[in-house]
Amino acid sequence: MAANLTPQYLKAEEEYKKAQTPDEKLACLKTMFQLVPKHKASEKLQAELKTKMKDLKEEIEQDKKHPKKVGVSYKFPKQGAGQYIILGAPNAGKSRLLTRLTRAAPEVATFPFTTREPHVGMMDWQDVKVQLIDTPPITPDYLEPYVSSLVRAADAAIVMLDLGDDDGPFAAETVLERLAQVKTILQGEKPATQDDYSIQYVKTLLVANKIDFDGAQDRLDIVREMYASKFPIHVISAEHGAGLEDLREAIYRFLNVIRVYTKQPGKPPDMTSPFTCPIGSTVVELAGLVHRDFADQLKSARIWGSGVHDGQAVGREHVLGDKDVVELHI
Ligand SMILES: Nc1nc2c(ncn2[C@@H]2O[C@H](COP(=O)(O)OP(=O)(O)OP(=O)(O)O)[C@@H](O)[C@H]2O)c(=O)[nH]1
Ligand SMILES: [Mg+2]
Repeated sequence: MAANLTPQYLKAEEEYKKAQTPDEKLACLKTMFQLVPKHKASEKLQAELKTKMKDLKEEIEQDKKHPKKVGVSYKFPKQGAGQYIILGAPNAGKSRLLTRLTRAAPEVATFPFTTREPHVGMMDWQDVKVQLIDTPPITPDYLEPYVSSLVRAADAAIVMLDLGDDDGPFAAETVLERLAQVKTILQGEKPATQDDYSIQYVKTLLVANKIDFDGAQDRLDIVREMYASKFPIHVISAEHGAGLEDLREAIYRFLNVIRVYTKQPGKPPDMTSPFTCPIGSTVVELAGLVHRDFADQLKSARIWGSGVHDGQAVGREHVLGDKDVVELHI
């Protein structure tokens, strides 16, 4: 795009897309407006931001004067290496998957619309945990409003489809379309750049479930034809276990994070609970994760890991590798 948006602006935009209340959205828009480069190429964007801020201010005023009957809403603070939302048509096996990968125990039943509210569980993979949220089903006529907010706030999504039912592949398409209607687009990868700041893209794995059913293989052929160019596809039987361990690893890897262990000078590293940060993170970014003030205070660091000598001194901008051990000096 010609407006040459800065990384700071894009970060604010990302926060905006994840904001869940009018107040949060307005605060993000104000930041975006401050950060948008003020020149000809961004005039349209500046105007859009202004209109949006005006609408939101009005909405907030209206809400104060006439509080709406608030629908249910849910917020799940992120825990672990990342947060996934599990989506799908009724009966696809979403809740069964959550019971298989975590210790959560949502109801699983043969009839559709079993799940009425979200359930959260933590999935273990090696020494990290990933947060998974099971949701009520999505159909052309049924999408709980809070579900799309949760999708927009998540790091990634899993769309489940039912290989035990001829309609399974198509019911999943409905799920994607229904979310696209509320400007939430699920794709195998987020686009590198985008023009419309109101659209949220959420990177998504497609999970084809119930491969144990008669006829599942034929339906899987249809699924591959429909979706292989758009999503990574994982084939499982949530009920009987096929493919589940591969899926567990894929769920972690798809987050594109690395594990980093910290140690204090003169002490062995804490190898029990790594920090996780995006691939490409630097020493100073890790310091900020360990403690808010550490990023400013960091003087130097030593590192043990791949591509460095044991205990090598590195600068603030050194890029970390998976499983590095880092000693931060402040
Ligand atoms: N044969 C077989 N049955 C499965 C599999 N996964 C789930 N089921 C069954 O499918 C039914 C629906 O599973 P749920 O996990 O409740 O489905 P859901 O997607 O959560 O359904 P809603 O909450 O209604 O949206 C249950 O009877 C499960 O036991 C599978 O891999 N194979
Ligand atoms: Mg369910």
